[in-house]
Amino acid sequence: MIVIHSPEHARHHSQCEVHNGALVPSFESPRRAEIVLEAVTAADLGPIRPPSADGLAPAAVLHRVDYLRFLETIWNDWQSAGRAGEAMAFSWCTHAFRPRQEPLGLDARLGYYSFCVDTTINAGTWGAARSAADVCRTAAAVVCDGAAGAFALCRPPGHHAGPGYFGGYCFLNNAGIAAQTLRDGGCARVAVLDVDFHHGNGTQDVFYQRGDVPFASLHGDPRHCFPFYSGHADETGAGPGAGATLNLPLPPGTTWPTYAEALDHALRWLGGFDPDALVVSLGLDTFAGDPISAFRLETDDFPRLGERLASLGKPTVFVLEGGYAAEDLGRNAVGVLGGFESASGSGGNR
Ligand code: B3N
Ligand code: ZN
Repeated sequence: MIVIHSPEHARHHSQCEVHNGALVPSFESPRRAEIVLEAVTAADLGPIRPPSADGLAPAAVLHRVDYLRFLETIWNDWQSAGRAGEAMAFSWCTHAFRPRQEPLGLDARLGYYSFCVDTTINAGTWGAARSAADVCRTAAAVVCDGAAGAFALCRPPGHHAGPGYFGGYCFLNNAGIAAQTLRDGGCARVAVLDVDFHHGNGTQDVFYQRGDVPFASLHGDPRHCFPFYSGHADETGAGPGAGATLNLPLPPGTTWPTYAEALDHALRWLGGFDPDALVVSLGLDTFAGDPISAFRLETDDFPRLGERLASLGKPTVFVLEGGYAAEDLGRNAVGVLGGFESASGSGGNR
């Protein structure tokens, strides 16, 4: 399988996040991508290539222009204001207030364009987010050109980023960018399956009113799990996208048998749209050892996951999302990708 990767990801390095009322080191770090890169290299998964394409073109279809301008300029504004540390929001527009238009103040703009405290912005954030978009567009282009599979080894992750907001460590919707690239490349319908522990609220949002990109997600029940306010079973799409969103919330503690049943259901459902390609939001935080998640998948389950994804029989772009169990992240990623390759017989891309 062709792997697309850029070292530019390391330009984004959050120093801290809030946990239990205290600042702790961010769980999302450059080391994650380095671990996965080491593992796919050691496993000889396939050639590792740099991105070549401009990921901002498909990003501009999914994200609002004012939001993209905010991402591009906020760090400069933060520094010009003489602020030390990382840019982070501390005040949000709750449903009791009425959002009108982009506010003027720095802190108000940070709150206006975000939904949680855990995602900080620093000097390299915009460059790293853009490089992740490039990686995803290039991986999708490789699949458009006939590859059976490609792995977008990128960070910061993307599936929480919506049309006009960041959060959950995400800025640009990387999986959406891959799906949009496949659409632009001639695929009539592109299925997106999110197997990260957390609901892909941003991906759901960018495609919610579209019938050409059916979206299915298996995730921790939002009554208990981040991002809390999205991912309930009754969110099924709207307008031309009515019926093209499937949410399968699962209880904390879910193990492989229950997970596999939901996965099979999601794959059958996506297959019903007769998609030309599949994008997988590949979060590895479903692992039992993940420090911030609550499913109980074991390392042996990840090749099984890859095999089942191959059963859809579609050209597939894998996009790295979450996963924070540093010691196990690499082998679990290789487990999914290797399982997919064995089952689809697509190791010939090497
Ligand atoms: O949900 C959390 C969180 C939960 C448990 C923690 N422990 C037990 C140390 C720490 C944090 N934080 C909210 C931000 C989570 C962002 C998740 C990003 C992700 O992987 N999305 O797929
Ligand atoms: Zn996650």
